[in-house]
Amino acid sequence: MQTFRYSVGPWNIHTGADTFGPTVRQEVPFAKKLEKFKEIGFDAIQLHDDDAVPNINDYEGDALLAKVKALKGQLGDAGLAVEFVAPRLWEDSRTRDGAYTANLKQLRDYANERSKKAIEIANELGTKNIVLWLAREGNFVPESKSAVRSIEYLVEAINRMLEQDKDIRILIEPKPNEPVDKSFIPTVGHALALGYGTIDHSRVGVLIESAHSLLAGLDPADDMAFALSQNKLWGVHLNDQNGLKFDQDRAFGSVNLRQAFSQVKLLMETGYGQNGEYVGLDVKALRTQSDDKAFKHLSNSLFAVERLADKVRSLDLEFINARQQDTDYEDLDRYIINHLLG
Ligand code: GLO
Ligand code: MG
Repeated sequence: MQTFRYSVGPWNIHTGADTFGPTVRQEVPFAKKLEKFKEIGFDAIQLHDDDAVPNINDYEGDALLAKVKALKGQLGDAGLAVEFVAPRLWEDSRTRDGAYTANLKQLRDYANERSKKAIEIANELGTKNIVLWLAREGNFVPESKSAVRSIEYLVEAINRMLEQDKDIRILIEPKPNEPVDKSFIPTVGHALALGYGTIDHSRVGVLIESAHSLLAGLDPADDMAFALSQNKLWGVHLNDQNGLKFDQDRAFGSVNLRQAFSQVKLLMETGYGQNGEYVGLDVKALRTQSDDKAFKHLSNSLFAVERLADKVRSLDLEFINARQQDTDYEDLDRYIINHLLG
């Protein structure tokens, strides 16, 4: 069984602002984040298009590429590869009604232009992966959009990207709600079906975030297993979540250790990572933490993955196999609990 390579995004170091209150920590400079990531043990970075090029709306063509080249040098010096680029299509005022599914054509055009830039950035940074978290593609008012037409818009947008660049792959990151009330692509099943409807479904897969599966009432490991069965699990965002509420991005394993164990066990047993996939995190420090402690959610998450990986390695597979055969699942359950507690 292999060891994992890890990735993380700069937004995982966060100022602690939430919907009900302002920032509680200083913004950490990008260069400092890179240094910290490397020190904690990450191999690659995940980037939004505007993490790569701040104020991205002000740049295009050669000016955009010059910015990306400078970043490439910085990442090389920091010893971090790039896992993916994701167009951040939920923060611009033009994407308030959704991006690819906005009702106004000029707004959809803006989303498509942004996606084109994300691909240019990815090419320059040497990654083929474009992640689409379809944050605002959904509704609050059912009558506000045609859901059928919206799915067509999404297929058209993905087709445009697949056509623009014959090498890129699209990783859809499904989430059932937040910031929208009801997302058009709430689950992995929806994401994969959307991919199968595009012009080249071999280049459309998924990135699964543990908390997003939980918010959909599903088990993250089972969701990942489904995607793996289709060879479509191209990325993960490991984290944790306490029940059905807002997306908490808690440190991996901090809420439900058994579910975390199931995810690590699955990823190890199926050889996840052998085609270059990273074990990515999407976690936030608790708002109560002071500046100097607001990195520990990252090291804690990696610690949980590694400790659980040890637990997977030391499983008594013969015992498990025998219980599968004699169907004594109570004994199996007790064995796993004892193993995790031991
Ligand atoms: C929010 C998402 C978000 C994405 C990131 C990459 O709920 O999980 O953090 O993972 O923007 O596209
Ligand atoms: Mg995520």
